Amino acid sequence: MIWAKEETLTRQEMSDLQFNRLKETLNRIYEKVPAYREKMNQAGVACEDIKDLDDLAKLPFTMKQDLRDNYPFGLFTAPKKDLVRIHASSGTTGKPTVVGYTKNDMDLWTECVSRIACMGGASSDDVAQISFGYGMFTGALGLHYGLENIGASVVPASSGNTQKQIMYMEDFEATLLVATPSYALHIGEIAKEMGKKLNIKIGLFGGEGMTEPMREEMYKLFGREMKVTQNYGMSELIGPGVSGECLELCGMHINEDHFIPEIINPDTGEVLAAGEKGELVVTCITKEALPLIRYRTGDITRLFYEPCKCGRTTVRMENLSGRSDDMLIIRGVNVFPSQIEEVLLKIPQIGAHYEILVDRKNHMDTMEISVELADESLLDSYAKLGELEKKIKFDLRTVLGLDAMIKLVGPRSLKRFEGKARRVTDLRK
Ligand code: DLL
Repeated sequence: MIWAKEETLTRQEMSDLQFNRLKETLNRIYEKVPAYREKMNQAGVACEDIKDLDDLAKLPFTMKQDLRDNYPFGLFTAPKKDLVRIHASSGTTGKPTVVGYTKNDMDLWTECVSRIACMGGASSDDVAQISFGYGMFTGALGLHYGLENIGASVVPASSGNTQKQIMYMEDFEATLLVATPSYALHIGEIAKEMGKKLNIKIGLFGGEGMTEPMREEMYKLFGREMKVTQNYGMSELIGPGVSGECLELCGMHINEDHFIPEIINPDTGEVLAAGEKGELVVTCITKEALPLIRYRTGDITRLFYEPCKCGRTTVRMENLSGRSDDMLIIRGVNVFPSQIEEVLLKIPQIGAHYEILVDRKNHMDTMEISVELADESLLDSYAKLGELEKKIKFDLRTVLGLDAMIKLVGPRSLKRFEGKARRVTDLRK
């Protein structure tokens, strides 16, 4: 089901709508936020210089640092008394990034997430268990409101206490699971161990990447008939609800009537043509409290404008190749952890969990990858383990052009995550 008519506008109708909304937002920001006004003045660009959507490229970027410099509410265009919700994304260092919503922003967020839930096959018939951590993370409450809005019965289980989660799923006959892909896999594994057959037919996953082999793992754990989609978002932009996969599984449809996407070369800032890969930059054109202009997400993807078989005409973004800041440079070679994951998960003898440890020894970068065996039987045969290690090394070298040390470990011995997985440790930093 397509939730909103805006998902099927012609390109011209969409551009007209976007431009009008952009102008209105820009004027408001210029008037209300001194930090923006200063940035635009410094860049020598005025609101009147923006005469069509291509002129967006004249505007300066907004970076995470701008939010930090104006902590907590300095970039907000609505007064604090108009906020009805505040979230924050936990930075690993220093102060978090703070985001806020007015009543209208909450309605807009709910609308965007409702669309994404429908894209993934959700309906009012579903019992939807939300296994994202409730709290400052936008994932849980974002999906919560969107799913309630389409009439699903929401179970706000939050993350953790996995066996109890499984009991709720079984007793309430949950048909839909919301989680990070890594936590969903963990839930599936524990359910299998407990001998439980769950009735989850729809997986709405997000907050971190899901590669194709990971999707395959979902089918193995939850059943082939499950509809497995992922969706994308970012606290600074709104939270979940920026884009989502439809059941055609050919990229994530961006809610373009609210978010204008661009792809830039992350090194030069130059705008790239449709289909080229680079950093996603997003402009919020309808938000009241925090409408960021040309926000650099750090996420690497490309955009496709051809209409989709599902009937939606909104632009699609490819599954992320990673974030520009999680790219590892190992002995001069650029490596995204997602490339390593693609290689590993295609090998049937190993499971979906791995850890990457990067270090520097005697001035040389080293990469050790711990990989879990899918089942214990291999542990009895040195010869088979040796063969498997060789195969993993060979496949990685073919794809990355790089040698890695491989450490094979027994099933279920690596750390599991209840939220976003952290699989890379870089000791060089
Ligand atoms: O993760 C919002 C969200 C919650 C989206 C739940 C979807 C579902 P943040 O915590 O601010 O917000 O983290 C944003 O997470 O820049 C990406 O690097 C990553 N990310 C989010 N969704 C995906 C995805 C939420 N589908 C950061 N694939 C983003 C890959 C994703 N990475």
